Amino acid sequence: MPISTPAVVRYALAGVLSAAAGLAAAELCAAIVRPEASPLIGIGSAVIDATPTPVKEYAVRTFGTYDKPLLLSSIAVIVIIAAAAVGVLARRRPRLAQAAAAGLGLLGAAAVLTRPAAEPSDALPSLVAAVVAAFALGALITRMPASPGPAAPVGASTGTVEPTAPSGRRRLLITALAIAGGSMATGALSAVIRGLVSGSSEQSRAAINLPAPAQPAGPRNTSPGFYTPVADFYRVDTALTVPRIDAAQWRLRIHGMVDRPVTIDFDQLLDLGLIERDITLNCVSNEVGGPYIGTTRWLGVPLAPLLRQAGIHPGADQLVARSVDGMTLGIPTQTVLDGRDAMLAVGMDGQPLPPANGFPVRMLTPGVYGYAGSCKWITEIELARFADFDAYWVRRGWARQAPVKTASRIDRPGAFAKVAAGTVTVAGVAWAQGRGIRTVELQVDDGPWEPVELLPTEGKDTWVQWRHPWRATPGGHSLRVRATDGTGQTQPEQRAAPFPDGATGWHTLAVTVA
Ligand SMILES: Nc1nc2c(c(=O)[nH]1)N[C@H]1C(S)=C(S)[C@@H](COP(=O)(O)O)O[C@H]1N2
Ligand SMILES: [Mo]
Repeated sequence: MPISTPAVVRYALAGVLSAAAGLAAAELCAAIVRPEASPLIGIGSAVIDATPTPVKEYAVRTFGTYDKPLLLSSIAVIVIIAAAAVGVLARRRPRLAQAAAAGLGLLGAAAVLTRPAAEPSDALPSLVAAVVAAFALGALITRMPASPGPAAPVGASTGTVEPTAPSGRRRLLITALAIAGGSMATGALSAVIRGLVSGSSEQSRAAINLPAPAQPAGPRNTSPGFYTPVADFYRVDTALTVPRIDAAQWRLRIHGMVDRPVTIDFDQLLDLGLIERDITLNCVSNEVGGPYIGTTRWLGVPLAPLLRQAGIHPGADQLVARSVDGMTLGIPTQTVLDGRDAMLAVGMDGQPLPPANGFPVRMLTPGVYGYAGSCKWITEIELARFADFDAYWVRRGWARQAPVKTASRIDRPGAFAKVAAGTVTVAGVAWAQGRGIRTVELQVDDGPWEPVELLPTEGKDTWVQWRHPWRATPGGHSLRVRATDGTGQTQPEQRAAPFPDGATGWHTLAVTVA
């Protein structure tokens, strides 16, 4: 902090530095308590929950999976601005500014404590931040050189260079450097601790030996592109930090409107016998032609027998799944019991679930959009009534019933692709989990709808790959696709946005043939 800088800038920097010290201390504390207790994460999560659905939709559509880093950086920018303002305030009202710095910390505590899965100890990092920030600010402002005061002549107040004794300057500089260095060391230490924590959960994951399925799936589909590589599987959730769970600590409690509440741990779950199934999972937020869909070979425990064992009360028409971070998903009880392969999934493609996809256990309900049937990091299943409880997305206007709509997509050639004249393979996927795909048709420009070739698949719960040799003539063309499901229903042409129960419309794209 060179002493030649104007006083306003010096005070603003003091504010920012104090906030950085507070936040660094909070991150260290959160790394020890738990990641969700970080005030930045708490404020970010509160912002996500409070964001109106259309804005959320827009963010997901525009920024895709960058929406979360973007949100966190925006919050960091706002905190920096607020901290600078507090610093400037300290020039005239030091006590008030210290109180404001502490107040920002308390705001973090409030955000963290109102999280659905909050524990009282989660407030600790924010409280530490409040104390450290207020203390650092106090230390910096008492070392500031004397200010010219409000009586400074008009016109000379900006850019004034204030005279000060060299020893005073040095004291301020040393304090500022000590705070900056301390913050950086603290930040680095918290990163190390976080690494150790996620390393131990990663170790617990690596140590898991999933038993062979009691009911294996048939031979693997050999068509390239049928399975989505697990590392490329889409991710959609509200979790700003991926929950890190040690499988040995994991428990699932089945309770609510049941005769015999059940609690089981991971080993007991695996002992119930695994099924293996190829299932396509997709997100209700997927736009026509969008990427939030994937297919993999899932390994899991059938859910229906476990529920029946608990004894479901008549009238318990809703199954509410809760995750470790307090997320709630609701699905009709009947849907889970109707004979489909609803499961508590533990594996994807022969491996334990990746942390981002719900490790150690997630629910998976074929034929239902992810927000209703596929709770990740699941810890609780409560049998309830729709009349008594609305799950997270239902409270935000999304549909209570979330059957997957029949849909199709053109993957090749890509939108606005340039291809050579001659025979061009047009290819893509179509899906109607639970009903299966009967036909897929392609239309070029205003030509007739032509049925395309469907590649073989087992069962009705996965997408179907399709392809068509198109005799492409030079010029611009539009390609459109539509599917008809196993019940004979053809996708409607009418475009509908994902909200509130899934997009409709025919995927259409333009290509240029040279
Ligand atoms: N705990 C939890 N589970 C969740 C969600 C979430 O935000 N939190 N999102 C749901 C949504 S909207 C979808 S589409 C699927 C996505 O699963 P994936 O990220 O493994 O693809 O998870 C579902 N399960
Ligand atoms: Mo979703």
